[in-house]
Formats: sequence, C-alpha cells, structure tokens
Amino acid sequence: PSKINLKDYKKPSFDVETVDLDIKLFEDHAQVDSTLKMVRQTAGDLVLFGEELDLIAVTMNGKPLTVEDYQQQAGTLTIANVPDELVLEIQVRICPQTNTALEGLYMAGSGDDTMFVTQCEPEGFRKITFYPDRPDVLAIFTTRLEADKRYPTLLANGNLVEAGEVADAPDRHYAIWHDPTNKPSYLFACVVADLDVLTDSYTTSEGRDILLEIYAKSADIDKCDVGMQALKDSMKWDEVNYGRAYDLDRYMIVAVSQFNMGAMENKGLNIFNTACVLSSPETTTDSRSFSVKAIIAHEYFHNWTGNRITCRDWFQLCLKEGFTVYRDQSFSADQQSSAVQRIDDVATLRAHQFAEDAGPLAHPVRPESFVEINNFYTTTVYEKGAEIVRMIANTLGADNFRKGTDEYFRRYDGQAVTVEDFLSALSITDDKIEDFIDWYRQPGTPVVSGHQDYDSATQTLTITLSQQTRHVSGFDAPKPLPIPVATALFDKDSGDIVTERMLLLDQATQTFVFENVAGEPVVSLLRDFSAPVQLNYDYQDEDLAFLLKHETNGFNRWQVTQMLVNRILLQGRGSKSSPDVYLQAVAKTLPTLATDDAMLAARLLDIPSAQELASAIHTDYDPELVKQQREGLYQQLADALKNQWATLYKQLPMQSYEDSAEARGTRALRNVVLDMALTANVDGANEWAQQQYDNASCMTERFGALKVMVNHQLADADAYLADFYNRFQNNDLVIDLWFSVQASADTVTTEAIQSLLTHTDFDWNTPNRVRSVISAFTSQPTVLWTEEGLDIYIAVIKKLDDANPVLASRLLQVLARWNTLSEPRRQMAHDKLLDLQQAVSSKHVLESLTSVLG
Ligand code: BAL
Ligand code: ZN
Repeated sequence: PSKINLKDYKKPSFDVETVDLDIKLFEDHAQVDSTLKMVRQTAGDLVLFGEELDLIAVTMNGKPLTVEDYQQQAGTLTIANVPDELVLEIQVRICPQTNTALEGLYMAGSGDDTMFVTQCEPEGFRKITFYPDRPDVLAIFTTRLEADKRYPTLLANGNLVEAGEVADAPDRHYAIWHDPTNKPSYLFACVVADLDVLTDSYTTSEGRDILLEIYAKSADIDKCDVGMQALKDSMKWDEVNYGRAYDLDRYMIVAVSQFNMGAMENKGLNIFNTACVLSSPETTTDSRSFSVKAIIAHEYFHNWTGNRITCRDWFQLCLKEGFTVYRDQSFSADQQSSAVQRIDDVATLRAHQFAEDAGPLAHPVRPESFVEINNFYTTTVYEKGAEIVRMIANTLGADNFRKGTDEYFRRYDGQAVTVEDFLSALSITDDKIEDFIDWYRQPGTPVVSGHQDYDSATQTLTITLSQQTRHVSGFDAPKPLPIPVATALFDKDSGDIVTERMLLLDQATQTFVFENVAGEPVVSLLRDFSAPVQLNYDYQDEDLAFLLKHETNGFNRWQVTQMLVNRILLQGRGSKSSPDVYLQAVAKTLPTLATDDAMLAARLLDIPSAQELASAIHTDYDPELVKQQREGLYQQLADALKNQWATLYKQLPMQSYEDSAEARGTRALRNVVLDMALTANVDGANEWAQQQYDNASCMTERFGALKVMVNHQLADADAYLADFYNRFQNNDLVIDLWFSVQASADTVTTEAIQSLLTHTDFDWNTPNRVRSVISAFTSQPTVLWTEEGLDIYIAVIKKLDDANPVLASRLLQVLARWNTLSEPRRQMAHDKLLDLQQAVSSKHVLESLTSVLG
C-alpha cells in the first residue's frame, strides 16, 4: 500500500450535487443502488472509491457501461472521457452480515438480537458503494432504507420524508430520509434495528423546535436520561459560548454495543458506543458518567466544528478534532470544578500524548503522510490538537478568541477547509496567531528549562527560559515554537501573588525581567498548564511545598505535587528529591482540603500511573523497578498518614445517591482513602471495603470497593467478584468492568489474562470486551513486558489483523515503548514484533508496525 502525502493534494475532478441511495437489507446481503448527479470541477478522469463491493451494474446518463468503459483496480473505479455533467447509477451488493471490521455498513449483535449500523469516518462509505469518498466532496443525500419488519427502526440522516410497506412483500417496510445539508460521505449514517426511543425537545435560540431522540435496546432505555440532559446542556452551551445553534429539526443518537470508536458525529444521527451514552447510578461509575456527558457534548459540537465546516482532506483531521476536544473540555470545565477538569485532561495528555511524542509513533498534529488514516486518530491529533487551540484562546483572551471563532464560522460555513484557514480567521485581531502553525507541523514535546536570578540591589527578577524539542527523524530540524508560559510571582513572606504575567517564549532562549520586586519571590510557572511542554525549572523542593500551600488554583496545586512526585520517582534520572518534603506537604494540606474540596483532595493523592512514569523514561526502562518505586512511595504516603485514614473515611459517610459535585467528590475521595487505608493496614479497613460494597448506593461505591478488594487480594475478593458477576450478568457494560478489574489488577498474571480471554462471556467481535481485557492489561507493564505477556498481547493483534484491523492497529500502537526497555526485555520484544510482521497483512497493522519498529 502506498503513502498518501499532504503535498500531493489535488481538488476532485467532479463534485456531487445530489446522491440518492436505496439500501435494501436481506437475510445474507444488502443491495445498494445509488444515483449521483455530478458536475465537473477540474480536468481529469472521474475517480470513485470502492472496497469489498460486488459491482452489479453501472450506467452513465442512462447508458449502461461495460467493463471496457471503466477501469476497476484495487480500491478504485475510474471512468475516462466523461462529460461535464452526468448522472451515474450504480448497483452493488455488499455483505454487512460478515463485516467484522465495523466499517461501512455492518451487522452488530448475534442470534435474534441483531441490528445494522454504519461507520463511515474516515473511509467507510466506500464499503457501501462506489463514491468520491473524500471529505472535500459535499452533497445532498436522500436515503431509502428497506428491510424486514422485524427491524422496525429505520433511520438515516436528516428528516423523515416517507415510510410505508413494500408492495408485494408483506414482511418488508421502508423509510425515506432527506438531509438538506451538504455533507461529505464520512458523515453519512443509517441504522436498521429494533430499538426503543427516549424523546425530548429543545427550542434553539433561533426559535427552532427540535425533536431529540436517543435510541437504545429496550433494556437500556432507562439509562439514557443522563445523555439526554447532556445533549440539551450542550445545545445551550454552544449557543451561549460560540453563538452556534442547531440547524435541523431532529437530532438522533443511537446506542450500539459493537463499535470501534467512542462515538460518531454523523449529521443529525450520531452513533454511539453504548459505553459512551448509557449511564445510570447503579451501573455506571461517576467518572464514566462524566465522560458520557463529555462525549455527547463532543459529538454535538462537531455539528459546527466538523460537519458544517469540515476538513479539506484527512491530513486536516485535527482541524475538527482538536477544536472540538477543546470545546468539550471547556464545556466539561463549566459542569464541574474547572481545576479537576484540567487535572484530568492534563493527566491524560501527559500519560498518553507525551509518550506518543517521545516514541517511534511521534507525528505532527497535522501529519504529512499516511498509508492508512485510521492510524492517525491519535492523542496527538486530538489532545495535543486541543492544547494548541487552548494556547491560541489564552493568548487572544476570551473576547478576541470569540471574534476569531465568529469569523471562522462566518467565512467557512459550508466549506471543507484547512488548518491555515482556521488560523487565518483566528488571527483577525492578532497576526501572531499564524505563528502557531509550527505547532501543527512539528512533532515532539518541547522541553522548557529555566532558572531565575534575583538582584536585591535593583529589586529585579530575571527569569531565563529556553526551549528544546527533540529532532524526530524524517522531519526538519525543530524550530522554536510560540510557548505561552503563564507565570505568577509569590511573596515568600505573605504567600500572596505580587505579579501575574503571560510570558511568550518564542525563541530558543529568552530572558524576562520583572522590576520592582521587593524580596526574591517564589515563581509559579506554566499555570493551568498553559502549554503542552515538559518543564524543568530550577526549583528547590521547599519552593514546591510553598506553592502547594499558596497556589490559588487547584490545578496548580496538583501540578506541584506531581512535580514533587516525579522528582522522587525519577531519581537517578537527573532528579534529586527525598520524599520528606512531599509527604509533609501532603499531610499538612489534606485535612482541610478534604473538607473544602474532596474531589481535588482525591486528585492530590494521585501518584502517576506506571505508564505515565514510563513515558518520561527514554532508555533502560525497567518496569519492575518503576513498579517497585511507585508502590514504595505509595506505601510511604499511606503509612505517613496512617492515623488520618480512619478519621477521613468516617468523615465521608455513605449516603443515598446524589449526582452533585459534592457527592461525587465525597465518593472519589472515599475510594482513594479506602485504598490508602488498606495499603497502610489500618485496622478494620477490610470491613470498610465489604460494607461499602454491600451497602453501595451506586456503582462508584460498589466498584470502588470491589477494585480495592481485588487489588489487595482480600480473602473474600473472589466471592465478591462472583457476586458482582451474578448481579450484573445481563449488563454488558458492567461485565466489561468485571473483566477489566481483573485484567488490570496489581496482582494479575498471564494465566489470569488467558483465562479471561477464554471465559464464555469473552467476545472477539465486541471491541469493548476485547479492550476490557487487553487494554486493561497494559496498565500492568511488569506483566505485559514479559515473554508470556507479549505472546498473549501479540496473539490478539494477529487474531484481529484480518477481522478488525482498525482495532488491531490501535492495540499494537501501545507497544511502541518497546525500544525504551532495558535488556533483555528490549531484544525479546523486538524479536516478537519482527515475528508479528511476518504474520499480518492489513495495511493498518503493517503501517503501525513499521513505525513502531522505527
Ligand atoms: N470523528 C470520530 C469520532 C469523534 O472524534 O468524534
Ligand atoms: Zn471528534
């Protein structure tokens, strides 16, 4: 398979004005008839894409074409000598029943419980029919669906025009949908199923009455209220914050259990992984429920950032994803403590995106070439892409950012555009914003180093900052980037802020001078994580302890504890701290914080995960040593506060369920305290865990208790696991939790993983279930990076390579850290990856493997 390069972009030779689709579903196949009205844009042949299609007939302007009239190659159908205006009619046969890749039109479920759904982004539409399947071809779609009446639910994008019985076929019915908005084929969707529906309504700021519908299996329809509320909240939020109102009369969401992604923003017909839309207190943890709301918001926000303004080509994926992630993060920050939201977003970025940027899969936020675009739905494109938008928003300030986004929507509505277009609109009040383009082009996480000099004679503080980005092979030598560094100076005596300033570091090294500073201050840098960089500042531990006490914003306090922890845990790798300052600082802070802001208190006790710590280690990574050091510090923390845990746990009594920020904070902290108490062997903690499980008012409490019982190998853990299974055996999403709590246990073994993979409820065709074991397992690097661990993991990739290459390739990308391992693990992992190369054939896995091997 060949590489596609950004620099080779060419406009399509034809535009599609309208497309009429007629999709007839039968027992073992589907027939798809399409009529495309097309108009020439530029010179050249007409190129249509198509994969896994059985071409039955094609006519042009009413005249049947024969094999001499077109050229069919792998993945394309090319017709030469076409007139400037044409109507193309194409008939194909496809087989959704055997489509395990979950792209295009596929059957989900099994036995009597099946449904048909689509996933077209990025290039799934070409598995439904031949089409100029590229995001810069926008068309008006009309879709007729026909199926057996045992599938009463027939949905497609837009508005329902007509529905009825099929003449001469009493068991069959049809529905016709028309979408009045111009859209690229990746936003096409249809659903043929037997689903219940939760309905509601919303009136937009423009006075449009919208029907809101969430479709789910009847057993799940009681878990759709959280999603519905989130949808209404998102609609309102986008009106208030971006002036964007919804534009169709109907907004539908469909829950599907077999889905590769989290969700998909198809115009007017979002399709969601059940894990990302269903939520109820009894079955869903608070953190999962929170991400349900965020994902509903994300997909809704795409209606403007993605659908109405879309990407010119797939290299511009970050244009819609980075901006939309920034928008959903801002929405979520408005729904809870903004500090906690920022903590969670930054923790994810540092654990996953920084690791990606540090390894062989490093790529620019806007890649310049790919073989398979599915391989680029990465944390770099999404999360780093969002950080760039955040830096721009912070640099401009709220008013000018809003002027910029208003301009973006005004100028480009209805078009397929580029990152340059986005920056040009955002820069209407400040042309320096265009300089941020280098953030989109350059891979690697910049390291910002610095120190300060204070001159008491002149009362001047000078901060020197420099930036360095590693040179990723295959790319130009890195240039200095514009890095906003939010800075505050704290008076050492009073603890008050004396000055706040946003420093813009845009050269390799720069000095920033602060005048009239009476007494050397403590400097707080990169507040609110103002740029996605690694910071090495010449701090003393005492400065960090000071900041933990005096920083005004919860995020900054968390960041300081993380710096302290990293300095302790990455000892011998250039850091130099002993745990004492950290332990004392946490001990001092915790009691008050637990009362004032329990959620933040829970986060402050975070010790970065083994994976996050590993992401900062670039050579000689020894998973055993990291685990030992991490657990050692955790034990020290638990022991240091041993006499506080009982008091704290009792201060956080279990009450009847409430969905308030305060109640969620209490639950989060209680789970952390329970784990600490068990770690410190506090008398009676075993019973607290059992009582918490038995008396749980919600899944956060029950699962929190189960998790500690499993991790601490309490005597009754197996009995509780069995109870959990029996209680929830009819709920797939909860059974996913049951699998994952075992697969990610601190004490997991390869035998345990193997037995989960052969459990009767394990299902290779359901990505959520595969991830509940296999992705959960990656949280235990000491087991993953062994012969047996890798054999299991790699066997899964082999198995999925053909059946579901998108999933296989994403699982493989996790192994990119192999080259940082210490020997002999590194060589062993390398050999196994080389063997894998002989055993796989999908372009998805092969491209990722080539990159992973470096
Ligand atoms: N566009 C794919 C799913 C998402 O990012 O919303
Ligand atoms: Zn998205």
